[in-house]
Amino acid sequence: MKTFQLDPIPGSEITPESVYKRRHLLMGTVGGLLVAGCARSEPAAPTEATAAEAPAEEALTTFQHATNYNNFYEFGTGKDDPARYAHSLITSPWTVEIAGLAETTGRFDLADIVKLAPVEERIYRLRCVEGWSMVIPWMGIELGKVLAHFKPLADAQYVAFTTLADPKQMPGIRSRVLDWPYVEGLRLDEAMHPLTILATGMYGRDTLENQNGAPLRLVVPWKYGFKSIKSIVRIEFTKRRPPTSWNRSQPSEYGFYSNVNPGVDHPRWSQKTERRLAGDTNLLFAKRIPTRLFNGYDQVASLYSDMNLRKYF
Ligand SMILES: Nc1nc2c(c(=O)[nH]1)N[C@H]1C(S)=C(S)[C@@H](COP(=O)(O)O)O[C@H]1N2
Ligand SMILES: [Mo]
Repeated sequence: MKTFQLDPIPGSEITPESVYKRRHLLMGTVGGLLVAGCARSEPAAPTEATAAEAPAEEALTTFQHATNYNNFYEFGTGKDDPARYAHSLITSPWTVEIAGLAETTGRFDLADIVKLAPVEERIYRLRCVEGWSMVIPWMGIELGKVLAHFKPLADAQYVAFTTLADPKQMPGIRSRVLDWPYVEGLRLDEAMHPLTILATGMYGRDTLENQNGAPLRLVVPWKYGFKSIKSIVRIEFTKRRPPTSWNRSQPSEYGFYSNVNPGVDHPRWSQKTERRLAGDTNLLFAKRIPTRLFNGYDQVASLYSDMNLRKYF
């Protein structure tokens, strides 16, 4: 398929300087923890946490933990498998196919997509349905602005995402734990919410580690971690609700919405509390803290005001 050139956007809309300055602010110590790989001589400045971010007093997960305790079944089901095996993933060149109900569709270079909507660093809580959570500083682009660029048609109500599935690069897909490729989806209004980003880097670095879903990975902070699909090669606007990998494999355990909700337990794991992997404690000694509705991102509540969250879990 042909690779199209995206319209260039005026330089004034991109502010690399402000992004860089803000990054500097966050580089010193955050919550008393030196951010991995980002030691600077400047004194730590207070970070003005916006509503979009985890409060500054929440200690970051170390880079070490965030890149060595992963779920990425394409590289194996063990938590250390992705760090061990994901080096075989080739992340450049990388194209993303934009398909379905939009005015502009086709295959685009990732580099061109990234220019569309850079965001300042976002520190987000990530809550896995298995009961652990992390606090991770992401670099990336706002999904809603990227999608708007392709002009979704009036019929588009959902967005479907697909991960690469190449057995030559991904040893885990020889196993049938899931149907490959890994697929995920959001309602269009969830996808357009300003909290939703596509991550392209982390911890002040402008690339992701392969085990975290390089080179392009969804981050929806108010939903369980499995909605944050990694290594995306295709984004499609659809009229109907798209299938999602975990829902397809265990529909009674994983719903389409999968909003973090301490009031709705997973049949095998209570969702009332979580073990926070932060600072240098390992999981065994990690503090158990209460899980919050929508992972604490109350600003998304209005997306679900007319829904029974027990039914639409
Ligand atoms: N393609 C793909 N994306 C995926 C997964 C996966 O197995 N394959 N695992 C999900 C799960 S269950 C979680 S908790 C998060 C983990 O992200 P992290 O390893 O960057 O912390 O990735 C999600 N995205
Ligand atoms: Mo997860």
